[in-house]
Amino acid sequence: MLSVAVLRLACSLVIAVLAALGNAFAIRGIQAGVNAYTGERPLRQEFSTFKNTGPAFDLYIQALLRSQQADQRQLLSYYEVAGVHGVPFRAWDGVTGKNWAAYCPHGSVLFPTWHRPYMALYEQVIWLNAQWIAAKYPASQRARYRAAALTLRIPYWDWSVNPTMPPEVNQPTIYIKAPNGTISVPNPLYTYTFHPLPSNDDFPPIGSPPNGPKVWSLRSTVRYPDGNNQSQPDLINRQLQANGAALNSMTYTLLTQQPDYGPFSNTRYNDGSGVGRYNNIENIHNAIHMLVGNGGHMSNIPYSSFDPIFWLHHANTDRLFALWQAVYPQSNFTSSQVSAYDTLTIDAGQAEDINTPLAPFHSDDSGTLWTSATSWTTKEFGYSYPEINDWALNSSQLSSNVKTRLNALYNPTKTISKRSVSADTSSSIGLSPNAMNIQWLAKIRISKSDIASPFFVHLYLGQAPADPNSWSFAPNLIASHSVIDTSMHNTASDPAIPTTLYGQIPLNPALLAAGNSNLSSSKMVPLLKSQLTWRLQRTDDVPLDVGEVPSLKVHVVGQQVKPRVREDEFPEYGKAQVYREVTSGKAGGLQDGDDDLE
Ligand SMILES: *[C@@H]1O[C@H](CO)[C@@H](O)[C@H](O)[C@H]1NC(C)=O
Ligand SMILES: *[C@@H]1O[C@H](CO)[C@@H](O)[C@H](O)[C@H]1NC(C)=O
Ligand SMILES: *[C@@H]1O[C@H](CO)[C@@H](O)[C@H](O)[C@H]1NC(C)=O
Ligand SMILES: *[C@@H]1O[C@H](CO)[C@@H](O)[C@H](O)[C@H]1NC(C)=O
Ligand SMILES: *[C@@H]1O[C@H](CO)[C@@H](O)[C@H](O)[C@H]1NC(C)=O
Ligand SMILES: [Cu+2]
Repeated sequence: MLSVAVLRLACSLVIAVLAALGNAFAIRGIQAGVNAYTGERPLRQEFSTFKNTGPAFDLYIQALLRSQQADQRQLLSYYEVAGVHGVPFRAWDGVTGKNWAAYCPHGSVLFPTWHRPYMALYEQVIWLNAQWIAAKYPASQRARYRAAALTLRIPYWDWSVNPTMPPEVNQPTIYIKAPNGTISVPNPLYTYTFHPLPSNDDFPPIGSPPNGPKVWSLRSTVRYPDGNNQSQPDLINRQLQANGAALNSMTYTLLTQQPDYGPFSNTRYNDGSGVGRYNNIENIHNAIHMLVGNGGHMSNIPYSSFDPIFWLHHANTDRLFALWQAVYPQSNFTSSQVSAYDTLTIDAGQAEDINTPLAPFHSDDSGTLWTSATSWTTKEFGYSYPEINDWALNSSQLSSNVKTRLNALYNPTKTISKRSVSADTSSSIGLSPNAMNIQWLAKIRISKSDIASPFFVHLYLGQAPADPNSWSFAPNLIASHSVIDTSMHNTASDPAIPTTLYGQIPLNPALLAAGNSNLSSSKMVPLLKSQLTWRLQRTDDVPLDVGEVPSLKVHVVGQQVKPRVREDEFPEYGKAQVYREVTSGKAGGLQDGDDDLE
């Protein structure tokens, strides 16, 4: 124990001295591989494409493995880089703070922008390792591997289109072409194994639900662990697929309906008008943490970044942010909002704006920190995504190009992604959940004071099955809303801090899949009134009684939508009407006197 403490002290002294000497680690993204004439940048690719890239994939696996095998005390080891997000609650790269808390901001306008230099740091670490590995290939292959290493960028997992984990993340070993031939290596996407398991100083016991494993005591990261602490990928995939159509619809709705940064950015945004706070990028992202983690590391936010799937998930979250920026070229970080939580450097209740430092990410070696203003574009970090060729187009061309791509990806004509529907009530656009002329939504509010540990609100058409073990993928599940109150943060009782968490679940996919092709209110209101039900369940599968979450309020709105006519346009969203009768009087529904709905 003593020697570990001494080493850690020595280590932080070295870091502090380095920082004082102007040797902070500069996160620059990667400029190698950027075309100097056209400005074209290498792409982060979707995992299912990336895995077929040959040398790039070989290098990525080996680079990730090498970073994971690095001494956990090294600044750029996987352990330290993952540790920037949540635990350990201590300085990284010499950036000290005032609170025993994580650096990562949640429930904050900094949520999208903070994770951008964070992903760039990870990408830089992978890239640096890849250069070293590429140099080891025999002369006959070296040029090819070196070229691939230069343009290497991290992959993302588009869970809105592929609501199944890439199979490669669930196999313990993986074949790659290494410098000495085709070999099988421990798969760095499958798990991270601590070496050693950190002490309680680094890994304090926080966040796991009572009946689940204590994630801080597990040697390797796990996903939806069973009673033997083993991951259950098949169950995760069933829950992801059961939520696939809703994830797809939420993503499309967010990108097409929300031009303002504040309500787009996080779960706690509240401008007082009540508009746009239910569906936001942080909420959609929370769903993946919960469905994949489900009691393992990913659903325990302070521990989530140690699971290697975190980086595939957050690269996609960053991509959704980049797509949104491309669609709305006039957008900017206009909002100021108080932080809902303490972070290591920011107190709960403190105002955050475009110039708030994104600690601990340095943009140069003399200690300048990135801000939301300086990290606004992907160009700054030397990468892009397949849908975004901003070097070739002006901003209005790009916007219309990206709209076309988003329509094709997330709201194609005449499809329904949950289960197939035979009825073809062909309108001009077709039977797509996002292209009907009315959108039905369940909106959910919960006070953070009710949240002892993360849980799901499962919505059903009809009754949930008797066995709670099948609640999360029942055939009549509409979708599950994920409720995470990041328990790593101490929340001050500042009255300026919004205390309500919001959520929004699209009902159209389930209504269409159940055979309803006419979604008019005269048909849907009585149907939902008799059939819409909900159940609450913790990530250790234990059901919660609605009475244990007294602030829960579910209500239903129908929103008029004018389907798009052209492929480079979005639907026009009209007024949303609240149908109080759908949930009024139900436990967890609306009660007399509830207002402020939208
Ligand atoms: C190839 O290299 C890896 C990593 O250095 C090593 O573990 C493995 O034993 C080598 N395989 C052969 C066939 O030499
Ligand atoms: C699972 O992990 C917990 C620690 O959270 C440990 O107490 C328990 O013994 C483990 N169970 C098995 C079967 O290894
Ligand atoms: C966003 O606003 C800031 C000032 O608040 C300005 O400096 C910056 O150039 C703007 N960015 C964009 C992309 O318009
Ligand atoms: C973008 O380019 C198009 C086609 O050349 C042109 O019509 C349009 O005016 C340009 N828009 C802007 C904002 O420069
Ligand atoms: C849907 O149902 C409503 C009410 O029954 C009816 O007025 C309307 O014509 C129907 N629409 C279609 C397209 O069948
Ligand atoms: Cu996250």
